[in-house]
Amino acid sequence: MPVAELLQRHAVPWRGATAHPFLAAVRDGTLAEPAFDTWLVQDARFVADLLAFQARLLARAPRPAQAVLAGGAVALVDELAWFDRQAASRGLDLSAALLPATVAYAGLLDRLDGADVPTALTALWTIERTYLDAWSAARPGAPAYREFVAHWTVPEFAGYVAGLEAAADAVGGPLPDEVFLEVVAAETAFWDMAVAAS
Ligand code: MP5
Repeated sequence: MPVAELLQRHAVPWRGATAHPFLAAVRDGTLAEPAFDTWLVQDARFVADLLAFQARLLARAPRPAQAVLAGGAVALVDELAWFDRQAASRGLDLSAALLPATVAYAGLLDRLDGADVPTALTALWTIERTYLDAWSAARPGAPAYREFVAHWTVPEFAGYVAGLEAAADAVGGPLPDEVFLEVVAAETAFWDMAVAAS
């Protein structure tokens, strides 16, 4: 069963993570700056955790999945530098305290280290597909946030997400519905956290 089937099986929670009020407010420009800045700082920290998770997954993935995971890991290193630049230009402190949703998401990534490779790969695809669909729904974005919308909607990023999907489909295994729903819930909680900060 292809992993994309999960999006249909769980359409309501999927919409919750990808059509969130945070993204609607990014699109129409009504998002309060403190909410956006909170998201940015917490997301930079999440991406650092994601790189560690992805590097460990790369180490245990079968050969056909390694190229897309390795390419993604390099992109994450570049993305962390991009977050550093964004934070500096907005005067944000990336060492600020982690908020509960970020801590909980890091805990989920830790638990995924103990999941089998097909499950962990499907979780990683879910993480990235959420951002592709969520930011795509915010296109083109209010001028203040347009650069961020562009970051997760460029063709290269869509290609990466498609590559993860192909790798997850190739390793096979039963669809990990529970893990999919856990990732989707963590993504929704992440947007909620930012909105609550405004
Ligand atoms: C991603 C992200 C996408 N940056 N933050 C969350 C909470 N979920 C998914 O990952 P990437 O590596 O930034 O494309």
